[in-house]
Parts: sequence; C-alpha cells; structure tokens
Amino acid sequence: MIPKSHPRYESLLLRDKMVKAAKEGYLADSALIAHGRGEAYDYLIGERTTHPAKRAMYVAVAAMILSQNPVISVNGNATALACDEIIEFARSVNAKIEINLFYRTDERVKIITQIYRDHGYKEILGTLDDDMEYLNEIKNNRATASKQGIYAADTVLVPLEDGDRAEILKKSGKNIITIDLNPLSRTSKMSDVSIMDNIVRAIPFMTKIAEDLKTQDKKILIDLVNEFDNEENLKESLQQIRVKE
Ligand code: PTJ
Repeated sequence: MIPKSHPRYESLLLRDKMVKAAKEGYLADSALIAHGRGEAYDYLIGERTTHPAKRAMYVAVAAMILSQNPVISVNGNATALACDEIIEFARSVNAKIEINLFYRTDERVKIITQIYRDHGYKEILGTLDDDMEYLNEIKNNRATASKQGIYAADTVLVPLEDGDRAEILKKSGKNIITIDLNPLSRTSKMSDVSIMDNIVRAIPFMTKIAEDLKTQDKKILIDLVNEFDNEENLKESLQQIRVKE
C-alpha cells in the first residue's frame, strides 16, 4: 500500500498497475522498460499536460470525430494503465477498440480480450476469433489488423506504439494519431498528430474535449485539423523538456 502523502504517489501508483499487469501475464517482456522510458520523459516535462500536447489533443479529437471509421489500437501497456478511460473515450467519439500487439501471442490476446469484456466492452476487436488481414500485404504478425477495425480504418489512435508498427500503419495510408511521451520517437515523428503526454492524463482530457467539440460546427473541426502542423508542434513539445535543479 502506497501512502497518499508519498511525494511520488501518482507515479508509484502507475508502477503498481504495471507490476500487477505483468503478474497477470498480459504485458510484453519489455513493457516495464517502455514504461520506464515514458516515466523519464514525463519527469522532464514536470508530469503535466503541456500547451502543445493540449493543442494536439484538440486536433486529434477533431480528426476522430470527422473520421468515418476511427479505431483506437490498444496494447498491453495501454490496457494496464487506462482500460476504463479508453473505453469511455471510444464511446465519446464513436471509435472502435482493437487489440493490436507488437509482441502478439495468443495467450496475451486472450487475457486482454477478457479484460475489456470484464470492463463492459464486449465489442473488442483483434481477438483470437476475429477476422484478421495483412496490411500492405506484409505477411508478418506485426502487420495484422482486424478487417472491420484497423484494416478498414481511416484514422487510428496508437498510444505507446513501436516505430515499426507505426510505419506499417502509416504506409497503409491511414491518418495516425499517437500518444507518446517521447517527442523524438519514430512513432511521434511519423504520425500525423503526436500528443506528447502520459496516456493516463491524455485520454480523460480527450474525452472532455470530445464533449465540447461534438457541439461545435463541423467547419471548426475541419479548420482545427487543416491548420495543424505536427512538425512544428513536436518542436514546441521538445522545448517543454526542461532540466533545472
Ligand atoms: O503490448 P505490446 O506487445 O504491443 O508492446 C508494447 C510496448 C510498449 C512494449 C511496445 O509497443 C514497445 O516496445 O514500444 P516502445 O518502442 O518502447 O515505445 C513505447 C513508447 O511509449 C516510448 O516512446 C515511451 O516513451 C512511450 N511511453 C511509455 N509509457 C508511456 C508512454 N507514452 C505515454 N504514456 C505513457 N504512460
């Protein structure tokens, strides 16, 4: 039990979730390393949601609302940290959720499927009995996608995605949105909208944004998307990393 008074309470709570998920057997072997890398970047931005991240979130939500078939791709880390929040956000923007693992094993897919179903989300895609296709005809595990989900998606939100996978998705012509604390990652660089924030802060904030944007004129959403420059925003995101004593 972590005392609430601990100065690193929030961060330790997330570590606890990751350790629990590892014990439950649905994380990739390198998941804790990926989490640690995220922690380091989060520390350097002061564990807060920065202005460029907020701007990217508005654009991302607008793009998802405007899309025909938006899909949220979930892996082990995203599930461990924000399963309920992802379900709520998916419902708010009418997006599907698909299990999309970089290190895909049947056992992991089975456990993650059950988690979403237990949390009230029965429509989960990318399961063992789902109809899967290869993106760009690349015949490897990393290029598989659900026929009704990512395969047919126009916009895919990929939190904490590996660069190889993001590249395959990008090459298949989809609009890619990422949530990645590392603004220098390949995924951040190749995405159309990169949100440099912790998934645990970003997703609930995006649900709030969705409630606001859904009431706005479509033209406002289109302008938000068209006026956004991801490269510029990433530069600004990088400037948020401050090392001070
Ligand atoms: O469950 P799987 O098999 O799909 O595997 C998941 C991991 C995350 C292990 C896999 O996709 C991987 O190896 O990813 P990378 O290449 O380590 O990239 C993950 C990125 O997410 C890194 O740039 C981290 O900085 C970032 N990251 C880690 N934790 C968070 C985060 N970004 C946002 N919120 C976090 N909590």
